[in-house]
Amino acid sequence: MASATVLSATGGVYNVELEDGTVTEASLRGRLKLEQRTGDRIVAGDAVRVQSQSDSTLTIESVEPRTSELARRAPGHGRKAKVIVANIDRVVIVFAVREPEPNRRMLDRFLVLAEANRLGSLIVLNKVDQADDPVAPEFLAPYEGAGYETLKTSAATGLGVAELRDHLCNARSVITGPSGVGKSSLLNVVQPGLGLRIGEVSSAVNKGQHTTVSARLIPLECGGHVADTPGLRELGLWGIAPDELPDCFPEFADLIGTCRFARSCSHTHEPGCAVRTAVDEGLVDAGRFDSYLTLRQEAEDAPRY
Ligand SMILES: Nc1nc2c(ncn2[C@@H]2O[C@H](COP(=O)(O)OP(=O)(O)O)[C@@H](O)[C@H]2O)c(=O)[nH]1
Ligand SMILES: [Mg+2]
Ligand SMILES: [Zn+2]
Repeated sequence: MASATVLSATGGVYNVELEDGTVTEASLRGRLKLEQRTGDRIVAGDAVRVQSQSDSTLTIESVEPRTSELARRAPGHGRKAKVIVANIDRVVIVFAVREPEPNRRMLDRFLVLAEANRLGSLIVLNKVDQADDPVAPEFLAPYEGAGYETLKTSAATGLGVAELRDHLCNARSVITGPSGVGKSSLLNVVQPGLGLRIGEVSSAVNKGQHTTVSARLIPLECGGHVADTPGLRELGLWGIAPDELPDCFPEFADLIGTCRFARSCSHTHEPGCAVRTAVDEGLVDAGRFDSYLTLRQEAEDAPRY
């Protein structure tokens, strides 16, 4: 038996990467097929054990426990979280200086999704060659203030690309962000020869009711993987419970305990709320707090199970 990493899982066909870097197809052993039907799916990123059969095909015999999962828990998809990709270290969220205009509220959603899944985030602001002031600090400032790592890049000039490569090598990252911000362009310069199509909306996106969100891991020559997860960008509600939300805003962490009602404070209306005081004093970014209120309202309105 050998160890392998699942790169993609679509329609019962598994692309796996063996330890020597060989990429090949594998199918599922009978018992695993049954589990697949009962919901314990194998997804991109899973670490599996594979066995060569006498007809030289490869079968997946077992799945190792996961160290992390990126899951969406949107209402309407049943009680169970739908795991999109497994065993990832962090989420790289890409926005552009312009075309399309960056949207902080959308960024806050991605960050909350990462936090709810206990994953680190890197915020990338691409197309800085398009900014009047290449330093363009104001979009990133609230996030740096909240303790997030940020990076300014240009796939066109190569600015920040070496740093992005350092972040991606020897790690497993999920890259996400709106269409057109330059994710494929950045990956193509991080790894010349990758040949991802530019200016294309991902083919796996189909806005019908039963969109399959299937991720694909791309092996990097410098070590590590990048996961492209098309469906992430279209998600509205993450299905996060209202009381989980304050913990998804790292800049609230030191304040939460000092609210008059401590952890039972919703930080929306209670007297003696340390979070709201910090917003009034300019210590917590008002836009971030606004996102908190919006997402909190969405979470309150979402159906409960
Ligand atoms: N000026 C400029 N254009 C870029 C940059 N990165 C990507 N683009 C352009 O933005 C468009 C969308 O890029 P693409 O990589 O397909 O974005 P994706 O949808 O996020 O994968 C293409 O026309 C790219 O040539 C950049 O750093 N600077
Ligand atoms: Mg793309
Ligand atoms: Zn409070």
